[in-house]
Amino acid sequence: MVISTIADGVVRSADRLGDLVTGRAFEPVLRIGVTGLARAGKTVFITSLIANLIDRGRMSGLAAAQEGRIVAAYLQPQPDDTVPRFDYESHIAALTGANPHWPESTRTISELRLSLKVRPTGLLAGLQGPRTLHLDIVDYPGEWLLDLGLLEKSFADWSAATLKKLQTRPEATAFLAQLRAEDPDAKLEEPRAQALAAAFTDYLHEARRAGWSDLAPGRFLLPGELAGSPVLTFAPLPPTQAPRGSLSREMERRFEAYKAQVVQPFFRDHFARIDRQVVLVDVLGTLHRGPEAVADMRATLAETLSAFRPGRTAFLTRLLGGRRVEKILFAATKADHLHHSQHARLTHLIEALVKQASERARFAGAETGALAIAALRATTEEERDHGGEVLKMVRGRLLKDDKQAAFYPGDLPEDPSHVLAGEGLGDFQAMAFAPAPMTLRPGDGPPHIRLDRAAQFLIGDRL
Ligand SMILES: Nc1nc2c(ncn2[C@@H]2O[C@H](COP(=O)(O)OP(=O)(O)O)[C@@H](O)[C@H]2O)c(=O)[nH]1
Ligand SMILES: [Mg+2]
Repeated sequence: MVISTIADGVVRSADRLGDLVTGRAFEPVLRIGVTGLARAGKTVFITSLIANLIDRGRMSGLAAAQEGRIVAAYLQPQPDDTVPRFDYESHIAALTGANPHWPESTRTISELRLSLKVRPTGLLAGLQGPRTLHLDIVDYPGEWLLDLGLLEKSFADWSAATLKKLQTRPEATAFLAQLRAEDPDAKLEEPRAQALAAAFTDYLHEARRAGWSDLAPGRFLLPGELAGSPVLTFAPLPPTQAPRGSLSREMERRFEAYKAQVVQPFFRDHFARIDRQVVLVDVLGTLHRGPEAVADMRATLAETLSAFRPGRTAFLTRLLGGRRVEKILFAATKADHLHHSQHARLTHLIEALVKQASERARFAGAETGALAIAALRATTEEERDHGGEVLKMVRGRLLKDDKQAAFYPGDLPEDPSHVLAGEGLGDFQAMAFAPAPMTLRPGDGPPHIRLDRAAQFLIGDRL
């Protein structure tokens, strides 16, 4: 532990030295983290944000763009040589090409630098030329953030809490049956350990499909290059006083290795350096899955917020020193699934969720904001007379069969507390649309809903 802290200090000061030598120290860098569970909309959000910062015709809600003070926006090589580059060019080509489709889902961290040349405002405006602000945008899975909770838990604690939860979940039946057939005290046999870990991983995948959000350890779902390695070959086990070399002792050791070699480095190398954070939430998709999924999403949001609470854990306090995330934006994505007459309700819902999560997580620190957005608008609106009642619908190309269809997903409740209290939403429907073919005027980015407001919240004060 001590060693990793010292090593971290060394890396950071070397970083600074590099900056000084290249003169970059004088050009401010804002590091923006974008996270959310799988399919929340991170890739689409980052792609559309970059496209709309490069072509700012639809960014009137971003004051500096509206005032014409952004002189240029351009992509640059990112400063972190070991982090995969966010594949902006492929993603934007997928979204805006002749046959538009959603980008491939990504399963790991990636990063991109967008630099903005901005004319200053106020007193300095006449005295200074444009200055440069670098935005380092980092995309990382929300599942990884939830692993923070593991750092505080021993293998026994984690196992007990997890097994308790699994008793109530139908998705865990097969894993629990397999677990009963194991003797944690028996000598470790690697194939059996692998099979048990695989069954636990299957459970996590099932749980995600069923809409649960509490899916730690996060790398089991998104293993990347760690797939098949011992740090991912463990599972929760009932308590024992097992001897050395037993299944139980070895899994405990691997659990500790996961914390030390997977979770801690992520927080040290990435999380600790973030200045501003976007948390994307597929609120509409979760509503569709029902009250239990909503309750689980509330808990997950609180867990996410607590990761940003100064002093949440001794580990983070030591890591961050006095540093902290300055702003956190929670955005309900895919708002284009609703007619705009319902957007205010979606906004109230995400606001209420964040407020409640702040209270639960006893969060104080960063400025938080909540918005309902669509990073890429895939629908148009349509009003239809339905037996004397006007139905406010959205129309788009369906993902499943490529046909055009108009949809009325149901009404969101006026009072978000009903949803938060776990009342069902009746027949609220989820939809999946394909991105619509678009012809963009020169200077316009892809169509979106309130992406400009999101950008204003995140970076407006620094432009
Ligand atoms: N209609 C609509 N669908 C979206 C939007 N953003 C994301 N999606 C859908 O959500 C899926 C997952 O988005 P993606 O950005 O890949 O999520 P990630 O896993 O968080 O990176 C996409 O394939 C789309 O089907 C949006 O702005 N509008
Ligand atoms: Mg992605």
